[in-house]
Amino acid sequence: MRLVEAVLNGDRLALARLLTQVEQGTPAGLKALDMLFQHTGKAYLIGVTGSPGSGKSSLVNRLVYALRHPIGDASPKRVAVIAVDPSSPFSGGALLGDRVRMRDLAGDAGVFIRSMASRGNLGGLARATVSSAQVLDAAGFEVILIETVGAGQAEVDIARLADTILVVGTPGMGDEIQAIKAGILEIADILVINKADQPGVEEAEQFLRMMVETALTQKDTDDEGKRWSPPIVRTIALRGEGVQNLLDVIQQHAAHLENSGQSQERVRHRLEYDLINRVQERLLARWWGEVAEAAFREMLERIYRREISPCQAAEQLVEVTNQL
Ligand SMILES: Nc1nc2c(ncn2[C@@H]2O[C@H](COP(=O)(O)OP(=O)(O)OP(=O)(O)O)[C@@H](O)[C@H]2O)c(=O)[nH]1
Ligand SMILES: [Mg+2]
Repeated sequence: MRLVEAVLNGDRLALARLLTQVEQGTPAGLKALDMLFQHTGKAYLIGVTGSPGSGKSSLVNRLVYALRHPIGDASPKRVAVIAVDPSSPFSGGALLGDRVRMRDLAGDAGVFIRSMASRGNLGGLARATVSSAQVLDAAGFEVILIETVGAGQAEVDIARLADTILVVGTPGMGDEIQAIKAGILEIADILVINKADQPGVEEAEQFLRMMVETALTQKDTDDEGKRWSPPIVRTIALRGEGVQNLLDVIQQHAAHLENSGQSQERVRHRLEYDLINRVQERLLARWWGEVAEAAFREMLERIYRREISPCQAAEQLVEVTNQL
C-alpha cells in the first residue's frame, strides 16, 4: 500500500491522511494498521489529563519543546501529540488557543500534532486513540503525548492506556475535587499542580498529598519493587517553569516501570484493551446482523411493560443467535 510506505518514509501529508482513515475505521485504514503493526512497540506514551482549563495544552506544548531542545548532549526526541477534544461547548475556543500556542513548534519536522474530535462517540474515541498512537509509533515518533479532559470514564480509560499518566490540577481546586472523585487520582503516576503562580499552591499540595496517601494505602501492594508513590510536581506552564523538572520526574517513572517489569505490563494492558475492544465490536456487529431488528424492538417493549427483566431479555436475544 503506497500510503503505508509513504508514512514509513516520513511523509507528513500521508501520515495525516492515514490518521483520518484510521480514526474513521475505514477498510483502508484497518488494512494499513495491519501492515504497520509490526513497526510499533517503540514509542513511549504519556497521558495528560485533568480538569478543563487546568493548562494541559500549555504544559504539553512546553513538554514537546523541552523534548525537542534537551539540555546537555541528549538527542532530541521525535514527538507526536494527540489532543482528544471532547467537543464540549467550552473547548472550542480553547482548541483555537492551543493552535496559536503550538505555533512555536510549527515547521519542526520532529513534531506532529493531531487533534481528534469525539463527535459524541466516546467508545470509538478510545479505539481511535489507540489506533492513532500505533500509526504515530510506526511512523517513528518516540514520545507520544495524549491530552484528554479528565471529565468522563472514556477519557480516563484513554489516559490509562499510557505508560506515564500525568493528572493536572491547579491551586484553588474546587473542580479538582470533583475530578478526583471521578477516580482520576487513582490512575495518576505524577500529579502536577500547574498555575503554581496563583495563590493556594500550598493548600492544593497538602490536599493532594493527603489524597495520595489514602489512595496508596488502599491499593497497597506486597511487592516493594513495584510500589510508586505519585510525586507532586509544581509547574507554571505559562512561563515554562518546572517543566524540565517534570520531564525528569517522567523519566524517573519510566525507569521505575522498566526496573520493576511494569513497562511490559502496561504494554500488555494496552494491547489487551485493544484486542477486547475489537472482539466486542465484531461480536456486536455479528449479533446485530443475526438478530432481527423487529425481535429486538419487541423485546424492548416487553422490558418496558415489565414483562421481562433486561437480564432475561439479553439472555434470550443472545440465545436466539446462538441457535442459528
Ligand atoms: N496563570 C497561569 N495561567 C496558565 C498557566 N498555564 C496555562 N494557563 C492559562 O490557562 C488557560 C487554559 O490553558 P490550556 O493550556 O488551554 O488548558 P487546557 O487544560 O488544555 O484546557 P482544555 O483543553 O480546554 O481543558 C489559558 O488561558 C492559559 O494561558 C500557568 O501556569 N499559570
Ligand atoms: Mg487543552
